[in-house]
Amino acid sequence: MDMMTPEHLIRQLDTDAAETAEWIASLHSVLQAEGPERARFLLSQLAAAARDAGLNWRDARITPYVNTIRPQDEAPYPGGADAIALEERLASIMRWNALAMVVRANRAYGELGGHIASYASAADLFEVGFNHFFRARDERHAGDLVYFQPHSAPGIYARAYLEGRLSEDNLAHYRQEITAHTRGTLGLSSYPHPWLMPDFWQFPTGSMGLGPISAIYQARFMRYLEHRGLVPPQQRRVWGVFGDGEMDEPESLAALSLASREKLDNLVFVINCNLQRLDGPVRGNGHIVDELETLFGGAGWNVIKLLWGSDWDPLFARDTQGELVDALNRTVDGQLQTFAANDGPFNREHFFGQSPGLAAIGSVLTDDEIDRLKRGGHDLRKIHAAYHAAAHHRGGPTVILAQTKKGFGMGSAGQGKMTTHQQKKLELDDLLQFRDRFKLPLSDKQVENLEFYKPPPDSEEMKHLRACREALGGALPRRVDNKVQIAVPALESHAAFALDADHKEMSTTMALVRMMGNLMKDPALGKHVVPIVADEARTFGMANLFRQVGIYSAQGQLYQPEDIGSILYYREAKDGQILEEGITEAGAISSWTAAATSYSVHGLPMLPFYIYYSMFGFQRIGDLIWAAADQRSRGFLIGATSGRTTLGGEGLQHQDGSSHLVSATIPNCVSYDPAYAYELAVIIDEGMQRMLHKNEDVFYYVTVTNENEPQPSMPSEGRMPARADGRSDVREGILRGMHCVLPCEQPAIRLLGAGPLLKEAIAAAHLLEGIYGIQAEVWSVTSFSELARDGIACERARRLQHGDAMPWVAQQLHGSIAPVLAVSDYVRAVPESIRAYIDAPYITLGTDGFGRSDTRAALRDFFEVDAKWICYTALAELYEGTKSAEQMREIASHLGLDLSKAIATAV
Ligand SMILES: Cc1ncc(C[n+]2csc(CCOP(=O)(O)OP(=O)(O)O)c2C)c(N)n1
Repeated sequence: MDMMTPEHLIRQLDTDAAETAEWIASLHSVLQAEGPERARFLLSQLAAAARDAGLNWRDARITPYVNTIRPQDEAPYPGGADAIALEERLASIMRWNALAMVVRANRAYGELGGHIASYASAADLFEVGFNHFFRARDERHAGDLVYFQPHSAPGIYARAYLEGRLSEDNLAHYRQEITAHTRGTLGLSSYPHPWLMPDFWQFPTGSMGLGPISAIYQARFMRYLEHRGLVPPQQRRVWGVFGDGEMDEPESLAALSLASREKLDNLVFVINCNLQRLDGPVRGNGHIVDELETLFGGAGWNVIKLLWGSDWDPLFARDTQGELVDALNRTVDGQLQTFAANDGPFNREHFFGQSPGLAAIGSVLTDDEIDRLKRGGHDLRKIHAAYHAAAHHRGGPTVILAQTKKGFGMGSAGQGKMTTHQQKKLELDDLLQFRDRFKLPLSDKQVENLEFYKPPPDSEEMKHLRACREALGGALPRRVDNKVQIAVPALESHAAFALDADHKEMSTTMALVRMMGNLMKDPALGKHVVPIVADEARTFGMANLFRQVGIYSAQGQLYQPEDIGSILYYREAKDGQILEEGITEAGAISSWTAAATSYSVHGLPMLPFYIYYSMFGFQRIGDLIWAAADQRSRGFLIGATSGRTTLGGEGLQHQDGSSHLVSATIPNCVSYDPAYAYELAVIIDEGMQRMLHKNEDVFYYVTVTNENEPQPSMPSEGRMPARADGRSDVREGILRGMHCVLPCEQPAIRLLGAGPLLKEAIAAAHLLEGIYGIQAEVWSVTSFSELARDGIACERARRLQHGDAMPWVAQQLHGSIAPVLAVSDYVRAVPESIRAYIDAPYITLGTDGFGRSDTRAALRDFFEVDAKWICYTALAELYEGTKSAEQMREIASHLGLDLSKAIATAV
C-alpha cells in the first residue's frame, strides 16, 4: 500500500504541531462563539491574505474519507427504528426476488444474462428514495423524475411485484419479451426501455453516460417550462442514481457546470460507489469518491460523502488521535474491495491490525460485528440523512457519493469479488446463505426452486410499503402516455411563401427558419415550439429569432449586449424561447429529448426543432438519438448545412455523407432529404399532424442545405395517380418518398435525384436531350429510407400474406423498363437501399469517401455526382454493348470529364 497520501505528507510537513493546534483551536472557538457564517468569512479572508502574499495556495477540495454529514446533524428518520426495521426487511425481500428472477432466467436459458450484484449494492439507496423521497405524479403534484441505474432493473421489477404492479408471471419472463408476448403476458426488458415497457419506464439509461447528461438537461428543461410560465412551479426533483464506473463516460460529467450555473437545486445525483465496474475496481489505486468530490465540487455542486454506516460512529468517536480517519484516507479502493470480499477476522487482521491504536478501536467489536460493519450506502438512516440534506439544499445541484459493496450480501459467491458483475448463476449453498443472511422466511425447498416471495397483504411490511407510496402519490416508475392534442395550423398559414415560391431564390434552411418563425407566431401552437441550437443560430440565419422570441436564460440578461442598437440584438430573457446550448451537441440533443418527451413527462406537448450541422448529429451523438427514439420522442431534428458536396469549403470533418444511412436504422425516425421548399413545407406539416395531432411516437430527421436556388412552386398537378377528389397528389409522393418533377412520355432513362442533387439530375436530363436527343424523366426522391421501408414491408407482405402489395417506388416506376439512375449527396448505400424494388436496370451514384474543401462544382465533379457525370453514366448504361471504349472516351472528353481520375474513396 502506498503510504504517501496527502494526509501522510501533511503529517510529515507539520514542523510545529503545537502551532497547528492553536490555529485549529481558534477556528473552533470562533465556530462556537459566533457560528459558521463568521468562520467561513474568516477562512475566506485568510485565503485572500494568502493570495495577496503570493502563496499560490488553493484548497485541495478533498475532504477526509468520512461522511460529510455529522451524526448530530442527521435528520430524524420518519417512523424511527420501527420503520427502519420494516424497510430493511422489505429491501431483503426485494433483493431475493431480484436475485431469483435473474438466476431463474439463466437456469432455464443460460444465454439470457442479467445482473445481481449492481442492485445488491444499490437496493438500500433505492429503497430510501422509494419510501421517503421519490414523489410520483398524481392530481396534486406533477411528480419527480427518477433515472435508475440500468443494471439494477431486476430490483425495480422486484419492488413493482410487491406493489402488485407486476405479476409473478411477469417476473418469470424477465428478459423474455417475445416469449412472454406469445403467452399473452408482458415480459420484462433487460434495462429501462420505454419503447418496450411504455407504461413503466420513463427514461432509458442502459447506455452508460446518457442517463447523467439527460437528467441534467431534464432538470433544466423543467425550469425552462416554469420560467416560461408553461407549467406551475412545484417542488419537483430529478433524481439520478448512477454507477461510479459510469462516471468515466464523457457524457456523465459533460454538463456538470450547466447544472450549477443554472442553480438546478431540483437535481440530485446519487452515485452508487461500490468501487467496482465490470472487469475490476473503478480506481484500484485511488479513491473514486475523492476524485468525484473534486470534479463535482469544482463544478459547483453540493457534495455529500456518504461513506460509513451508523455502526462506524462509535468507532470515529473513539478515534481521538485520528488514526482511524488516517487509515481510511490511505486505504485505496482496490484494498477496500478486498476488505469487502473478506470476513471479520481478515478485516481485523489487515485493517484494524495496522497499528496498536487501530487495533484498540476495533477491539470493542466481535469478528461478526466487524464483518457486518456497514458502508454508508447500506445504512438507511445515513442514506435518509443525505437525501434529506440534498432535498433541502438551495441554490444548486447536489451529488451524494454513496459508498456501497458490490454484490452486497452475496457472500463468498459475489460480494466484492472481481467477477461479481457477471454473476448470474448461484449454487444452492450460496442461495441458502443469502436466505440466512437476509433472514428470508423461505424453506430450503423454496430456495432451491427460486420461489418468489411476497409477504401477506396485511403484514406490517406490506402495509408500510403501501402507506409510503400512497403518501408519495403512488407507484413509480410510471410512464404516462398523454393524448393531449395540439391544433396544427393550416399549411398555407405558415408556408404559403414556400408553396407558391414562384422561383424566388432561397435555401431550404432559409425556408425552414421562416416557417418556424411563422409557427411561433401561431396563437395555439406558437408557445409549444422550442428552437434549439448548439452555437450555430447565425450560421442558419436564425438571428432574427433572438429578438422575436428571446434566448432562454435562467438569470435573464445581466449585461447590455454589444449589439443592443441593432434590431436583431442578442436578447437573453428568463422567458426566452430559444435554447442556445453553446458548443455541445450532446447537451443540445439532451434538451431536445427533454422537450420531445414533454408530452409524456409533463403532460404538455412541445415541438422541438434542433438545428445543427448534419455531420455532428447521427455521427457524433447517435447513441443519444437512439435513446431519444427508445423514449418515444416527438420532434424535428434538422440536419442543416447537410450533404457531402453542398457545404463547399468546410471539408472532411464537416461534410456529411452518412447521416441518412444511420437515421434509416432507427425504426421510429422518419427521414427526408428534400430538394425544394414546398417539399419541406409538406414534410413539416405532416410531421406536426402525426406527432401533435395523431399522437404518434415518431420523430423526423430532415436535412436542409444552405445552397441558394430558385424555388419552384408546388405543382398543382403531377404524374401521381389522381385522387378521389380529382386533384393530383404531389403531397403523397413527397411523403412516401418520391414524386415526378420532369415527366416524359417515353423516357429512355429515369433519373432519381435527391436533395441538393435533384438540380444536377434535371440539368443532366437537359444535357441528354440537348446533346444526345435522349429523353429522360426526372424524379425527386425525398426519402430513400421511406421508400426502402415501404419496399421491405410490401415484400414481406407478399411473402407472408400472399397479397399483391407493391412498393411505392415500384408503382411509380411501373410501366417502363427504361434504366433507372439514382444520385444522392450521401454514400451510395443510401440509394442502393431501394435496388430490390426496381424492376429495371438500376445504377447509383453517391459520395463515398472523405469530404474535402472546394467549390460545390469541384466537389460534385470529384465525387462524380454532377450533371455531366450523371449524363455520362446514363449514356454508359444506354450505350452498353453498342459504343466502343474509344467512343465513350470521346463522349467523356466532350463533356469535359476525366475518366482516368482517381476514385473518391482512394486512400
Ligand atoms: C456505453 C456503455 N458501455 C459499456 C456498457 C457495458 N457495461 C454495462 S455495466 C458496466 C459496468 C458498470 O459499472 P458501474 O457504473 O460502476 O456500475 P455497477 O454495476 O458497478 O454498480 C459496463 C461496462 C454499457 N452498458 N454502456
